[in-house]
Amino acid sequence: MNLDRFPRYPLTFGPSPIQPLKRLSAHLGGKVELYAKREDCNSGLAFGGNKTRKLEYLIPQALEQGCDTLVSIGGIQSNQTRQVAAVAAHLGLKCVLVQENWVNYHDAVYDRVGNIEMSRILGADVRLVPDGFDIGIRPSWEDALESVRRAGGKPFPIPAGCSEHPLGGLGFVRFAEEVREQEAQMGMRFDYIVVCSVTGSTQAGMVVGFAKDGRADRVIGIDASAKPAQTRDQIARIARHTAEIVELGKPVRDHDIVLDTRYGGPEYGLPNDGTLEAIRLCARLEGMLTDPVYEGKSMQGMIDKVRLGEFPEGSKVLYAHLGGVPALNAYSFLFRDG
Ligand code: 1AC
Repeated sequence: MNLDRFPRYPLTFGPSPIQPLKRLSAHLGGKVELYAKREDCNSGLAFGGNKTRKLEYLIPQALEQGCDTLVSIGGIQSNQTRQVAAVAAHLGLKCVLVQENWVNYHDAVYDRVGNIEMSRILGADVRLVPDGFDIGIRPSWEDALESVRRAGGKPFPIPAGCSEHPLGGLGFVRFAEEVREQEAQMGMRFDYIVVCSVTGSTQAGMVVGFAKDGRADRVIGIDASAKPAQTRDQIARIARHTAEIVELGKPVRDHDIVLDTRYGGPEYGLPNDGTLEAIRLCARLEGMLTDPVYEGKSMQGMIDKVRLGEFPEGSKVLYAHLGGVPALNAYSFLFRDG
């Protein structure tokens, strides 16, 4: 595998920490050891997160091409767009963000607090559009790119979740390399890695990275799109493309893409009762916050799989916390009583 041939612009602090979730593990019976890798504190740029790690491989291209404006897209409470806004500010670039109406959640301040508030403070040109949820390439984003060109600027296109960008999978190939180094220091090896999936490149990168040591199918994606067929196709496509460009030297097989579809409902962006229970349980046992859109659903999935005995006794499970917590404020009504 050859990741080093791709230039990387450092935006993270270095390896993100891995912490044991001892009280949660004990609460769930103590037969499985749970750990979290904290991508939610991987950077000082507006709280960082998984997209900041991916952007490390996209930004060299933007700089090399002399682009002056990063243009990205997501839902109103997109973490992707907040991270792009922070990186643009850090690099002295302009930023245009298309925020689509991806979530059927109605709260008076949904489009004013959390991620979108931060993006505005970071100086991004935030454009609200009414289109609904879709993880593919969007006309609203293409219009935004064209508007930058018309104004004489040079846009750098960053699709939703960085996922459809040809280099979008590389950040999480590197995540697997980082985990291997941390495993060597800790004198242990994780049996499973649990990760939330929507636009696909986080899981796709992990599948390729962990394929190197035979753990591709130990990456357990928890679907939070509630449109799992599209998410699965996108993971598979991005994983195969990423495997090719990093010269993995082995095929990504269909069964390497593991996507658990039981926890994504009722819709993208809306929690179910189990999501809210998982958010509270993890917060109260570990002091670790998760959110109703992404991390609460993957936490719910991991907890449920432990309860159902789906991880063999003695397994060491690494939960990838991708950093969706800034959206919590937008859901304050759900937690008005704690
Ligand atoms: C959907 C890409 C996504 C975000 O935060 O905008 N995770």
